[in-house]
Amino acid sequence: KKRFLLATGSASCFIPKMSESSKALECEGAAHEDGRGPSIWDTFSEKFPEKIMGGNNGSIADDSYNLYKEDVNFLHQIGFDAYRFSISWSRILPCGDLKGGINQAGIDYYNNLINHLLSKGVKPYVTIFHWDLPEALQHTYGGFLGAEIVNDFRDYAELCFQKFGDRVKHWTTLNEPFSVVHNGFTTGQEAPGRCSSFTNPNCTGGDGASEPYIVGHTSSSLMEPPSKSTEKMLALFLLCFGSVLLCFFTVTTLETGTVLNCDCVSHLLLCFQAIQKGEIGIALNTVWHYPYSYADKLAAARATAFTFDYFVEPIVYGKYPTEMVNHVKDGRLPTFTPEESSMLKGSYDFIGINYYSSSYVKDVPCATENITMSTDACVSIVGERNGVPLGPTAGSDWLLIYPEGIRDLLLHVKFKFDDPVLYITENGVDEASIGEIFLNDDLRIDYYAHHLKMVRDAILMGVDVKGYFAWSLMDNFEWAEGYTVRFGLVFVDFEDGRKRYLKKSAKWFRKLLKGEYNGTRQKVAVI
Ligand code: GBH
Repeated sequence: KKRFLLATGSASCFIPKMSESSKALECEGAAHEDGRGPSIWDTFSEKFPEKIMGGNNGSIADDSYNLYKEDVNFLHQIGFDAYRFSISWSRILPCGDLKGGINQAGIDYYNNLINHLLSKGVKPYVTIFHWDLPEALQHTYGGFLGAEIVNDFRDYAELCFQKFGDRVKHWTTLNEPFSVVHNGFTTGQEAPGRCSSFTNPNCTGGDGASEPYIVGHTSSSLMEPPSKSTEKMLALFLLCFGSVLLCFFTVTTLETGTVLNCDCVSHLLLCFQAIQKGEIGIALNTVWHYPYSYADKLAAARATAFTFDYFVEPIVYGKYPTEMVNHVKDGRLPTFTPEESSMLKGSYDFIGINYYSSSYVKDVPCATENITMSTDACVSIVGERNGVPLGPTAGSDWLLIYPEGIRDLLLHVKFKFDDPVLYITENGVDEASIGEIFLNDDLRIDYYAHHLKMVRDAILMGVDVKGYFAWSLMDNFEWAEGYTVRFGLVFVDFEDGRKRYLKKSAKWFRKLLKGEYNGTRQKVAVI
């Protein structure tokens, strides 16, 4: 196996692609510049300013739309060799679909960013969808609640491959479908803010009980199965929230370069992938769940089934986790047809893992009324045992620091899901914004050192981790937390022209990547 213990003298850096992440809404800003259409996050922050700390929005964010060259220079300066960012769907398709036209200024922006990255030796890892759905699609058919999303998403993805795939070889379809299902459609804390009125009196729509499962499944229009005679048959997986394969494609005699036989509705997409030879996957998140006591072991497994396995099991084994099937028996959990199931199986080149935090899980009796997706697992998630927290809390209340969790999650994926190729697509920690420039982020250095060590341990135990992306290059618009917390290695002064400053952690990474800690192995515990 291609592995990344790159031996350098006495020690080795185990990170093949030390990299940084960001995504459109959180960084790009320029929400209204150059023909970009509104996304559901623009309308959400207008409609529910009270749901975003500080009543803020991402309309300027880091202003990376204008300042991207500075960002790339930071990446280069620190020594990262890859950058994960997302494309803003409504920047290139302002109405979400092809009928509404392509915004050339948006295409130009991503071309410039990609070209600039490549000129500095930084590989682009592009996420097609990181939550900022075009408002037009939410408005017209309910976004991920509508079957139409399948075609629109396919057209959008196809456009991305067509415009950027000659240079972008690493694609992620969706970022954290679970976050959308949970925060967007169960608790309503994030866009589009749908939930059940009994959990949140301010909900303006939704039920928190059936909708989340529909969003998780989003049905597909099935295409003709590929012919048996094709030499190589690849199932392409534009996964709509991890559930549904949008399109089959067949590629004949690819190697000899003769016929590309792409015979489903939007076959071009598949042809692009086949020709461009990229890799594609999905980024999934969960906290890692530890049983509160021995009696809670099954509950902990169930909690993971409802957050994470929910999206992995369909693409690895073509079905939903047994725990979900057993606990959602009233018809709300959709099923896969045999065709969907066989298309889904194996429809990924890699699985991306976003890990931040861990929790304890207690088994609790299942709710009999006020059912939502959150009650279906019949668990209670807690951060402490006998008054002792699992780990220190970071800037966000939800982030308990527990490095072993990343190792345990990686081992879970390896052993339960057929040893897939993995990337850590996000891992990082935040501090509360204290209103002044704060660069001495020792907490972050400690966090990275310990988590990287755990990733190394997982690799030594045989987990196939191909790359690691720290979250995040820069402080940015942190969704419902607005600008009140900071995840960056680079400080951004939101009060003063979005000026950027390297934090201590960025300098630590620079040294790490240069191999300067080789002699102090025990101290930083990563190399
Ligand atoms: C990632 O999600 C996102 O992919 C990324 O965009 C984001 O910037 C990063 O985390 C840091 O937050 O308030 O208790 O309901 C990680 C999963 C989902 C964790 C939403 C925080 C809100 C918790 N996140 N969740 S709570």
